[in-house]
Amino acid sequence: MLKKGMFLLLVLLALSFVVTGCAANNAAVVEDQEEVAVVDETPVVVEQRIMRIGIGLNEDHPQFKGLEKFKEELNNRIDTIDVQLYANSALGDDRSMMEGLQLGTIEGTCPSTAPIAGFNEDFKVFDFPFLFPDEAGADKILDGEIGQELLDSLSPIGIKGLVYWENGFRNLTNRDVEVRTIADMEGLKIRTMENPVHLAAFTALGANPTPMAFGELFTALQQKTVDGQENPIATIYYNKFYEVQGYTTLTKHIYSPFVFMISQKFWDESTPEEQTAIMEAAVIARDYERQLNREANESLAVELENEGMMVIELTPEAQAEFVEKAQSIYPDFATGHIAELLDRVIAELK
Ligand code: TK8
Repeated sequence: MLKKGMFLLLVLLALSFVVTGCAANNAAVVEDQEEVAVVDETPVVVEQRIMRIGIGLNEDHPQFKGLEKFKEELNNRIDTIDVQLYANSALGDDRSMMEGLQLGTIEGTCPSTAPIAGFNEDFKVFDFPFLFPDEAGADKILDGEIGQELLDSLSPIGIKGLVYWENGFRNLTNRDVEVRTIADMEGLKIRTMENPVHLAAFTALGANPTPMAFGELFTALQQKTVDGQENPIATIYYNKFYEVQGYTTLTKHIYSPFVFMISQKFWDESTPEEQTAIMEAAVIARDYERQLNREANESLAVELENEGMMVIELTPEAQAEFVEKAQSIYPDFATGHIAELLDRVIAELK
């Protein structure tokens, strides 16, 4: 009896060492453990840093699937970072999440380039209307020298730009109007992202644009604060805008890249091994996200119709008019360094 009791006590003691060893993780406890045979196989406790990543879109969108891919690929390489994902603006909107990266209150996010222009003007260049001819052209610029220069330019303001993912070509939706020509745009109240190029483009198209955070958009459409909005097909579908919008016009007026970014502080505190793993995982996730996103933007227009929306293709004449009106704003924004960047983009796209 006594022996059994002693044994139990020893086991309990040993267990408590394991527990305190895990929690405190200090050398003194580890020394104690060496005297107790039972705890020879104490699991190695890896100290994990938490990487909270937030986005405005929901879990169904390819962007979230891309983040899940990132997490998986990162954990295949290292076990020292615990990635935690937050969808639906749970950590804030694009702008406040970027501020969170600067302050170190969150670690990662993946905004469109449009709101990034509020932090670094140069980012306006990617949001010029009808600039990129197709996805391949966008990849070429974004994954090339110009794209890298702009990512690097975020470091001094506390943000490590990793790589570009894809939001995609934006299309117009609205509640009541069958938009087929410029004339149909007259006076439409359109929510845009918070970016002066977008606002100017929609004013030039005859609409009445209002900037607004994405998280407030569905309610604004529902309550008719605005008549319409513009986003790629995948977002229109996965965010169920068809419940509050009657018409999608395939304007493809601006190509929106996403920038997958983390706080510079988190990056600087990472070991070289961790940094390599983060970059590798971000690139694999980029390719995965772009592929899913392109499939979604391609296939979901039909689903919008199935949900009761009318999806309108512009005639070449109407399209030309959209291009001409929207591009009339180029001189106003192509100034200084942005003009240089724009020239380089256009030259490389040729
Ligand atoms: C989501 C946004 C969204 C963007 C917008 O946070 O705001 O319309 O297209 O996808 O980044």
